[in-house]
Amino acid sequence: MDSHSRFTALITVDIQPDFMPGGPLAVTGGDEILESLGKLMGSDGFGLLVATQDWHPFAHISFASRHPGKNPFDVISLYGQDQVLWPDHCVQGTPGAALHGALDWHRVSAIIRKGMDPAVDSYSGFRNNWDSEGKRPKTGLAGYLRERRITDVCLCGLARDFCVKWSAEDAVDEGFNVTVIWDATRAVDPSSDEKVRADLEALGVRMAVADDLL
Ligand code: VGL
Ligand code: ZN
Repeated sequence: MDSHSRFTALITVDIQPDFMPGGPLAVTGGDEILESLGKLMGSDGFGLLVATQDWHPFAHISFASRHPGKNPFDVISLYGQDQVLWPDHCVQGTPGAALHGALDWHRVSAIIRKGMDPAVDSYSGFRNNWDSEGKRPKTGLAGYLRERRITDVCLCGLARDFCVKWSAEDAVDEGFNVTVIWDATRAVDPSSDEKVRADLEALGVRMAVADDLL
């Protein structure tokens, strides 16, 4: 596959115990992708491995526990945008926030931590969600990839309908050729799958399965 080269980065999104079955923000089937992620990360078809890590301070604004009377998965308006309130998850330094122990992270060149601003959520590895000034500050990931001469990115990980989707959209916006390795992702809400796929395809994101790249 032409995009599968030294100019292609594999970005693994939020592979952390808190998103696995049994975790506070369990994504159904999240553990089913680990084997395939291990193969992808071990493949020498990718020129660069990057990981994102959801990494929230204690009492982060996205936690329902911070909003009296609200429950996890309620949606509030925050800085004029919809904000889903989540169970407490991926608190900095806790075991559930670590990069998952079933995978070998040694070959990963950069780990982009996100969601560190106590007052702003961050789904994408490239930019925060909207802040109080209506801005979405960048993480520096796009610049890092460009300095490494990366033109193409392949995304996998969790969750398909949040952090993978937002990362894919921002990657397109940054000018990369973007592929989502669909079977190496899982959704918080699988009923959104069709829309997620259609939204991404409309932006020019390619859909692949892991076997295409191995
Ligand atoms: C995520 C909700 C909250 C994700 C992170 O990784 O998709 N979802 N924080
Ligand atoms: Zn989060």
